[in-house]
Amino acid sequence: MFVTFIVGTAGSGKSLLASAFSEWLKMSKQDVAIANFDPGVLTLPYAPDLDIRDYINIESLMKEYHLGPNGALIMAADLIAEQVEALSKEVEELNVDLLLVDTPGQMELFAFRASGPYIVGELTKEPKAIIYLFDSVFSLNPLNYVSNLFLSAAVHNRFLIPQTHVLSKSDLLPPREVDNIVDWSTNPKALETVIDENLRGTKRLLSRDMMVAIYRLGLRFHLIPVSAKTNDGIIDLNMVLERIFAGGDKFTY
Ligand SMILES: Nc1nc2c(ncn2[C@@H]2O[C@H](COP(=O)(O)OP(=O)(O)O)[C@@H](O)[C@H]2O)c(=O)[nH]1
Ligand SMILES: [Mg+2]
Repeated sequence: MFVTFIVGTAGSGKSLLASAFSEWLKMSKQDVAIANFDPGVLTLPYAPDLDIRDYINIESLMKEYHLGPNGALIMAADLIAEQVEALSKEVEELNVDLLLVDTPGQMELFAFRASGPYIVGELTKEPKAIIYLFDSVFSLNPLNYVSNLFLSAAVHNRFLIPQTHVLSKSDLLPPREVDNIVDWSTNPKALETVIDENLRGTKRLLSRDMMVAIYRLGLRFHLIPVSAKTNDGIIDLNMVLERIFAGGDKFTY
């Protein structure tokens, strides 16, 4: 089994990508399941094979501990860790070739609390990877793009497992804009140019320094444009994951 965690800022398209990718894999006869790890979600675009809401109920946490929704979500993030043994057993019983894990809407609940890396470490000993989403519309602005680079570097730093980077909702931008952002992700000079042309003063200096710091760390964030609405780019994402996990073989063999 291979396990892929889908991570990204709130609304970046994690849940819809989990849905579209799993449907796509099923069409090519791959053995795939989805785990919902977002305790606060009300509706999902897929029927989860494993659902954290069977273990943790946000409304009862709010009532029992007199918490608001944010407090309850933070508490829930930590409570997931206590359930890791049961979750791990469920994952094993799913017995699929690929498990997609849809993580909490608010990324920091998963990535920046102690429970996240603990869960990733303990959930399974099978090979794992992360798909990190850059929201297309948000990434259009070079300052936002560089901030997101930093977030993805921080996520990589927390989990230290193979990480691949997706430019999500690519259907929302004209192809030319998508190409530009992909160019920033593969070509440091292109990013430098757009920062110089579009940002002034402190924003320019900070963005440049942040960019240089990322490159100095040796981190690369080649973006794969993907649309969960049109399925554009899903084949490329699949290829990268197959390369990470199986040296190019199908997940099912
Ligand atoms: N046009 C378009 N909208 C998308 C795409 N992916 C997600 N969305 C929309 O963006 C919003 C947030 O998506 P969701 O998957 O719930 O984000 P999450 O919070 O990261 O799980 C929803 O309204 C989705 O319908 C996409 O590829 N294209
Ligand atoms: Mg979601």
